Amino acid sequence: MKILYEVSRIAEDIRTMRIRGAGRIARAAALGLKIAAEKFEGKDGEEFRRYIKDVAEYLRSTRPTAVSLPNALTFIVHRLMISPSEDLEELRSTVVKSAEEFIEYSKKATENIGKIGAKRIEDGDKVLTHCNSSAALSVIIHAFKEGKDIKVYNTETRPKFQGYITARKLLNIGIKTTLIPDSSVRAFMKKIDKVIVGADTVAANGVVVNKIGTSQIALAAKEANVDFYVAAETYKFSPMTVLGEYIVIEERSPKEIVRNMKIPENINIRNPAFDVTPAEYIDAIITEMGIIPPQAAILILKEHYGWAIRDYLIRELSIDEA
Ligand code: RUB
Repeated sequence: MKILYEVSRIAEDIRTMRIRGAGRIARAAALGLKIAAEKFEGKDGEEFRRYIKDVAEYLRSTRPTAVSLPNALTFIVHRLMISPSEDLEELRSTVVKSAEEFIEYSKKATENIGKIGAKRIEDGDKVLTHCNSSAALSVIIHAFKEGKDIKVYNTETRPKFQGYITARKLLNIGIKTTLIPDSSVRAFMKKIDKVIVGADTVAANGVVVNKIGTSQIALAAKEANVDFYVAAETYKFSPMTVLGEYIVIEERSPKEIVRNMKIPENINIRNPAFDVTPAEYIDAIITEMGIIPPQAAILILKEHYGWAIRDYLIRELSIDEA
């Protein structure tokens, strides 16, 4: 299979985290499929279908944890597979339009999460956030633009320091921000009114996978009786978890941890990029469709990904009554 330079560039940028954050990764992958479709040079509809499926698989393999990536790709590939047409130009247009639709939906969803979530932020609130989540920031920024006087505490987020991206963005908008080390979260929790973080994946049972350290923050919030919110578009919900699949937690290079430090030879270093926060530590998940308790994740999955679950049941288990 020939991978276009532009598509391999997108894949490399996702792998090396030049493009990062679950929403951005999903939109970049959709753009990759769109480019692949536009530039496909074959003549045959069947060959086009195979090619797009292979490119989708190639893009999917870049990072394992954020389900937004396979969800974006499946959304587009599914449309292509169910199209009754054999005409190459029609099929090409199906992929291009589906990719554009996904990208548009994704941007709007992040915006709407902000509008909905801002209602949970009150004037004078001190809000803690972790890593760099566009969905979580959308809530904070909407609340601020509504005129609420808020202060943010944001973690550095070792080892990649995405907290600095968050701090820069908030400061540029004029929101007061205090950057804190990840390990100081419990010490600061008594000052905090609300915690809001993003998500890479929400499982059917309501557990949330997000940047490493999120679950410790949730634990500290629970202990201090501070509300803990997750901001997540519906394409961050994982249909495969309904079917029993585990979420793979990405383990990245130890070099990200030690950087230029002198370290003992043969030292064993682990660098998991994400962790799992149990549903009982989460007060609510803010989606573009409304605020839900984490235990209602299964309803979102049935409503939005019923087709994907049904597809799997028919294809893999020959069951046709989901
Ligand atoms: C980013 C991260 C973010 C979620 C949600 O991890 O964990 O909280 O992806 O982000 P990484 P968004 O930097 O390793 O990709 O709300 O922007 O989709």
